[in-house]
Amino acid sequence: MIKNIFRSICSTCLTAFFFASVMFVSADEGLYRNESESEKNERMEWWRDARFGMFIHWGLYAIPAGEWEGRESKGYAEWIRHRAKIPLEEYDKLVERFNPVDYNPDEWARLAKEAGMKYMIITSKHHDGFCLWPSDLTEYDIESAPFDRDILGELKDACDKYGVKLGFYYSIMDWHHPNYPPRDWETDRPRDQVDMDKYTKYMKGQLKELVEDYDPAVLWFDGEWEGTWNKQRGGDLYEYLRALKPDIIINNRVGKRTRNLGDFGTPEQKIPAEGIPGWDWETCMTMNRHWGWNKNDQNWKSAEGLVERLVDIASKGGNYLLNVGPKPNGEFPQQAVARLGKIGEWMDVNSEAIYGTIASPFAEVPFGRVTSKKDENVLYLHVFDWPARGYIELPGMGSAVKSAELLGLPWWRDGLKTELVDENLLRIYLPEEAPSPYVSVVKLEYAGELTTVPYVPKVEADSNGVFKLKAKKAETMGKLKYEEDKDCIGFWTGKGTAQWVLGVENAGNYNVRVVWACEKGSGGTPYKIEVGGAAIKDTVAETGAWTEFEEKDLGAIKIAKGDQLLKVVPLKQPSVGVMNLRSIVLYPSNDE
Ligand code: FHN
Repeated sequence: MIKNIFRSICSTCLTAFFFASVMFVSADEGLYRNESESEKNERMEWWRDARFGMFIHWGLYAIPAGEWEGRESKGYAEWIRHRAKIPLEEYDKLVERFNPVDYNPDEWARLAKEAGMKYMIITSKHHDGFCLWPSDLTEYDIESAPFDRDILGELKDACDKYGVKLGFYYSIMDWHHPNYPPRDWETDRPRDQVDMDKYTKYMKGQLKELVEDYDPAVLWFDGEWEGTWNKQRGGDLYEYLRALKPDIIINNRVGKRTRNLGDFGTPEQKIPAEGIPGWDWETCMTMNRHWGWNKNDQNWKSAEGLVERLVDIASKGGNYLLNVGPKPNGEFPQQAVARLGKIGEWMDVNSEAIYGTIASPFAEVPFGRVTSKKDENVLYLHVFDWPARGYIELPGMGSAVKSAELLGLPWWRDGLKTELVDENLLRIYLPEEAPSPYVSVVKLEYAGELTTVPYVPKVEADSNGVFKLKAKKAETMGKLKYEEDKDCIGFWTGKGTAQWVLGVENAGNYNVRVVWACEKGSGGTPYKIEVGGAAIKDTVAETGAWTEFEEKDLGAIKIAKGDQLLKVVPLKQPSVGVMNLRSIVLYPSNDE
């Protein structure tokens, strides 16, 4: 009772403050959306430095665990009510079965901490509408379950104990609330109470409970994609929440997953190839294939793969939100616990190469990834495959190296020997044994401002003397670019060129084979392949589609010894696109 009186006094004051503070702000702007860059940097600092968090999907859906009436449900485990078309009254019977007697928040927080995770985001309410906290605004909450503990309150205390920040996932889409539209297959449910203004008021009231009762550091919205939600409602909700807790961090799904509303982007189950420069972003990923617990899903990613994803994401300037789907009794799956332990062992040695780092200043490096700590003149070189040849090379390093060491080696071990073996090609010599499993890290300290210079990695012939010039390794100049999904150079709408540097040991004639695609009606662009003064010409033939790749031998070309620049040059402006170029292969020719 006291809590409710206290809440209503707070509510009146805050509501008055809110309208006083934002009533003259246009719908698209907002007092908090226009905070200064320095204010935002201060608010985001801990989140940017954290780089690594735990996602938890837990609720009623953990009970069916991916199966309903003996049948495996399609889609994510937490979507089972929709996928299996379970009537509300059937699904709601799960409430009386939700009794996670083995729930141990201290264990959860400790596992997150020891894995090196700096924050935790838990589903306070997923799409099914069930609330993991005792809400005054609905009976569809944990208080209606036989489990009479404050799940989120206990988790908050445990996270505080271990120094892990706690945030809440909250779904805008709600399959239970009468003011939110029922699913299209729920023909028996009334629609006369559907009212997004009333539902938004309900959401605001719930979010105020969460903010006031648990002081979350992050609000992670989801389920924003339906037509029921729009940018205006999202902007208003963002302003409302920042007025409630000015330092809170809110993801971009509070709006419509765009760049201009919300504090960070949320690529899901994927890592943007080049990161998202100039924007805070966080990739969320499952550890197997489901967010919620699915008892049949044995598709667990390896600990090595999870560490490599963490490194890859950090090297692109993003955060990694790695998911755990606890069982209905409150336990983490053993497979998840084992992986968290392995990641933690790696972080014990290498976390300085993750926390507080910024994106790599190098486009791509041959040995793995790079993270950087600009204010410390330090680069971290993450070596994915330990080289048998005894060294790695960092192309494009323009600054002088002061020292190089391997994280994880005892302090008394000497530093690593480095040398410039080519203009701007730094070689770092490594011991035979890698100090860390999965990924080992070289800490490189450099002098003065970091300078990087474009370095086109040399392509060397394979053991048969064949040069494979892959699209991904090309340097592109002009209007064309590498397309990850097709593994080709495409969008070739101008006279731009693609080029590679060949490291030629054996001069001579090489047969030229091109692998390309060109949609019907876009063929006919003449082009040449030139290297070291020699050239071979061709006209782009149509293959039928931009994804229909074919290969063609163009004839032989003479190539001298040494570093040779090979360029593909269109000879006229294309009608649509020059071609989608996947690769050029040079085979030693027997013809003199
Ligand atoms: O539909 C949800 C899904 O269940 C899960 O919560 C993921 C994790 O972010 N988000 C939505 C799918 O984009």
